Amino acid sequence: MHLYDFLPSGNGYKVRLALRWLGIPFEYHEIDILKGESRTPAFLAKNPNGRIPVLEIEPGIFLAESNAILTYLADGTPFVPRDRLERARVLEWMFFEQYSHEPNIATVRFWITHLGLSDERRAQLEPKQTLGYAALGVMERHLESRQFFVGDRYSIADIALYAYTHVAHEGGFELGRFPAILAWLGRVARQPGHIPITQG
Ligand SMILES: N[C@@H](CCC(=O)N[C@@H](CS)C(=O)NCC(=O)O)C(=O)O
Repeated sequence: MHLYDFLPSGNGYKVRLALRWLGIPFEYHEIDILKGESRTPAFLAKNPNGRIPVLEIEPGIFLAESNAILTYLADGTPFVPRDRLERARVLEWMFFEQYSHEPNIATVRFWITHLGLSDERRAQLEPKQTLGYAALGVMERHLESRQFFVGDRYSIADIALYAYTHVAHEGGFELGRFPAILAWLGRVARQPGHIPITQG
């Protein structure tokens, strides 16, 4: 398999983590999104949406959207519950991640670490932080009585939410006020085969 990715990306990291945990060999291809490399005609032929990560499953078969890729890779493994409701709960958290978490927490981190705060972004900072903290609050309350997000077993819902939560401080989010999240981050990082976001 070939993974088209950008190292600082949490969306890409989800896929790298899953590939490592599942022991699936892959070739890593760095796409520098800051230089527009995800918007070239060659890349748009892989993903017309112009975004990494993209997994080339077999020659010419491309799959985009990090959580779709996680679902594909983990299908039939212990990282996806067999129970119908628990499987839907995994999706529930993965949709939450894409709608309520990533657009706030990941976006603010990207502004601060890569793009810088223009006047326009500065004006959007506070609303995004409010929404980001609201998402962290939802996670904190859920984790107060649980080890992992679904079925008290490690699943792709944990991978999806770990990716941008563990680097939320890079976007100025203070995780110190979320002890249940901090304990869960530690549990995820202790899973066998864990790799840091900096590893391709
Ligand atoms: N919903 C998508 C989001 C993908 C996404 O936003 N990728 C960003 C990097 S994290 C990207 O490729 N940006 C480059 C661009 O928009 O040109 C996913 O989960 O994979």
